[in-house]
Amino acid sequence: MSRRLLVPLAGIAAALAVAGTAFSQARSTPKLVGTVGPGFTIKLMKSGVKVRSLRAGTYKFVISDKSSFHNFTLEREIGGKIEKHLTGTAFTGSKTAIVTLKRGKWKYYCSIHESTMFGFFTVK
Ligand SMILES: [Cu+2]
Repeated sequence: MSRRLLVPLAGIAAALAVAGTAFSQARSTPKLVGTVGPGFTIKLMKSGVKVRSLRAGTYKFVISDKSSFHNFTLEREIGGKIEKHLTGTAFTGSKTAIVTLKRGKWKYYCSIHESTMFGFFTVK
């Protein structure tokens, strides 16, 4: 192998190493913290800030359900319907769910008290 070939190959190897690092960072799943109850409240936070906009991708939802008469439900309203009950109504305690969020307008709510307990965020 001539020296002319060796140099470009080393460059490709370096580029692949950088791509590998970016890939492993993207794989650390961002955490979203949802809370429902004990009163008539529901919220979804990321790093202590209310979630309003997210990039499409996979998220770890950690739901703290503090009431036996509320639930935490996640739904995509625009862009094809997806509905997931992350906690059931009778359930209290903590639950973790890995959810892939596709682009669209999403709503989180308690399905028993949907008219008053809800929030929205956009996935871009
Ligand atoms: Cu409720």
